[in-house]
Amino acid sequence: MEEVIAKYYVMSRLPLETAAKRIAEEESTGTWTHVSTTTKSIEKKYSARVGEVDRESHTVEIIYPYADFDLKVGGIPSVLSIIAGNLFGLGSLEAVRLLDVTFPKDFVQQFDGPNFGIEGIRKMIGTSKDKRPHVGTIIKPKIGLSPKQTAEVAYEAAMGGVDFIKDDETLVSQSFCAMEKRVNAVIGKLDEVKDETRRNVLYACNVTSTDVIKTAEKALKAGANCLMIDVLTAGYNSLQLLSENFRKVPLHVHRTMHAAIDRSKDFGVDFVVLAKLIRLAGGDQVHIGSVVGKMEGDREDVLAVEEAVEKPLIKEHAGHLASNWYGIKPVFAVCSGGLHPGLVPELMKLLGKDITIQAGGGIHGHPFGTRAGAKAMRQAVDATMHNIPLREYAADHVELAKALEKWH
Ligand code: CAP
Ligand code: MG
Repeated sequence: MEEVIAKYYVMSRLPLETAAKRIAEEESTGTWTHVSTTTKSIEKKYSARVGEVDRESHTVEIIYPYADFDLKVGGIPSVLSIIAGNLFGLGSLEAVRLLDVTFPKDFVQQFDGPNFGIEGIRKMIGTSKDKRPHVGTIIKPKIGLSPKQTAEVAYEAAMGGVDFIKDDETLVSQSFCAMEKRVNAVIGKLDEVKDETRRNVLYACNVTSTDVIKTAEKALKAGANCLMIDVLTAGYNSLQLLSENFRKVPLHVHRTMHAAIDRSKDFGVDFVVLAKLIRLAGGDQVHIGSVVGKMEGDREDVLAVEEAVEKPLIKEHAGHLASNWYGIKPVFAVCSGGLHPGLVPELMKLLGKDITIQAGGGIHGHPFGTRAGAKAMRQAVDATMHNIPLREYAADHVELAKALEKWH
């Protein structure tokens, strides 16, 4: 199958097949009228065609020839210009949403995917054997702390037991917290944690910027052991450039702005599609939602994203297309947004153990402070790993007890 298949939800005053044909034409060889410059041979080679049409679910499949894509020069931006391009503006469509996409072998093999993936990151953290969920934190407040204050918070969180620390998506290198000074200070403190505990803690520095290569070089020179990017505001090309140029550090992918693209049920792109492109472009960790936290996201939708980023093969199911990753590594799924220790058992029941459970407010908001907040999160994970109810475990774990008292 040397074709890219994209599945869309479509509502139109036109018959569904005709509406689908309009999409296929607009995104391949056609336009609103016949043009004399389009030859039969061009049409034969490059025209997208309509595949399965399901009137009940109002979904259509558009089959794009592989030859329509230029992955070497155009890359993922040009893929999006085709499968998620002009079609959203077609006046004849009252609703149109890109639900899923599946790529052929040659297409997938043009990408390297994650450099580390789940196993690579587990190795760095030291959880390859017990395979427990990782506990992460976002330094809070989002903005305003100095490099020294940021490093203090990072130290407390790491001493409390987090595996992973990250900048918030809005922090880059503002005057109050210049990036190189921040990285230097945080890594200095994490080295102290390593000396004291023998534990390796990752710190993802946000390098979302006009020139990600230069910014990442500076961050790495200052000692960064992980990089972070806001993929949708920076662009997929920035993610891929980071992944291909800096193979020795993992890449944490934040998806800020995704809801502007995926939240409406009528227009936009399902996050499954965006997440598949993040896997191709080389993200090692990606936010997938949490179902139980503060951000909107249905159980089925979050599960479909987890499957898309972590599984080697995906069977066709519940409206989703089958996919084969042809050996591209899995991405570590990150659950974030309004999480706290009390939500850990439900989260692990829903999404399993190959997740990073990330909390900002749910750690730094602990009544005894950041270190206790981190301990409480780790205690919640340990209890759940041993099938012990949190209330029972809290009887002799004071940090967890206090967290459960505050957030229930
Ligand atoms: C979480 C977070 C993340 C969101 C993003 C925030 O902080 O840092 O950016 O989780 O959502 O600013 O809200 P809290 P998603 O733990 O304090 O809520 O992971 O769905 O992309
Ligand atoms: Mg955030």
